[in-house]
Amino acid sequence: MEKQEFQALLKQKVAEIEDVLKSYLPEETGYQKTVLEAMNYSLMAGGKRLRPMLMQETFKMFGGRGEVIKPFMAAIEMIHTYSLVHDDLPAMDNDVYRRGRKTTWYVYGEAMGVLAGDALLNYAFETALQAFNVEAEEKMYVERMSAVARALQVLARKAGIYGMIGGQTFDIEAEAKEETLNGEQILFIHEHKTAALIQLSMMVGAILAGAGEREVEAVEKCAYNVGIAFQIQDDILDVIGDSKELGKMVGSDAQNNKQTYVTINGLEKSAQEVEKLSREAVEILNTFDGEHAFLEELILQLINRRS
Ligand code: GRG
Repeated sequence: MEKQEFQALLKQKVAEIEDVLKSYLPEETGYQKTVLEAMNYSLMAGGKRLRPMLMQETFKMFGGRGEVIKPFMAAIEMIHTYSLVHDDLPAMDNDVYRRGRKTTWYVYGEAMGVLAGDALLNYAFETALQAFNVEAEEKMYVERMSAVARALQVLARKAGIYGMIGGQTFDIEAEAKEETLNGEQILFIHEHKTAALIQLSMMVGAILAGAGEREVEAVEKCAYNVGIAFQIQDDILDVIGDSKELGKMVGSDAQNNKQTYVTINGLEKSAQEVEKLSREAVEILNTFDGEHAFLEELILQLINRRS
């Protein structure tokens, strides 16, 4: 796919995702208005919208049709955003900038930062559950209902203690102990903290489109590679990136003595690993019959991104 064509499509797709997201935002009214404002502030702060895009593209690749994907697209962005809101808190990374603007806790105060994250996580499930209503409206069959239930299982598991929360826990503890991590431990953190939500996104897309168990497993492996490569690239950018382009501070890993794939293996080996993982991800993608030119280019661009 030509670079220009890809960029134009990307812009259009991000705008479509933002429209979907807007349609699920809570209305900022009532005595709890402040937390609703804080939720919407963090959700609409920009960002690449990568996870809903991966979800929608995977859904399309497996021939998915209808609106059932939309509540899940909004839900994954809410879960991802909650994780960023909490990660920025003083008790965690104590960050002041994110997505090119002040972090949620910095604007609304620490207590509201905690609540906004909690609220986004809970509201993500309320939103995803709306897929059952969509199904009823679209008069789909019982098997589609079970696909929604299966997608909810994946959503809950990959975001939870056996997914992102598990990865974040081990990461925080490892940082506090200042012990040298081995390759297996670094991979545990990357797989759970970062790859889990990428896996969730692509697996939910496949499941809702009616993909079989074998295909969903292959998608999980493909997304694992994408997630690990994405994280290594994130660590590379923390060393060589530009803070203006990234919309956040760079050099924070070194400053916090944080061990990453890059601090352990060096820039050159890390870049080679990104290359190898992305090649394997594309190989898996090419085993699927469905049209996936945009998805393939998206994965390659993400992995080789500068911001
Ligand atoms: C608080 C449970 C909990 C988890 C926090 C998300 C996270 C886990 C930590 C943030 C720091 C980090 C390096 C996470 C790895 C995943 C990652 C690179 C997130 C940033 O995702 P992008 O680049 O962000 O897609 P945008 O802003 O574009 O959506």
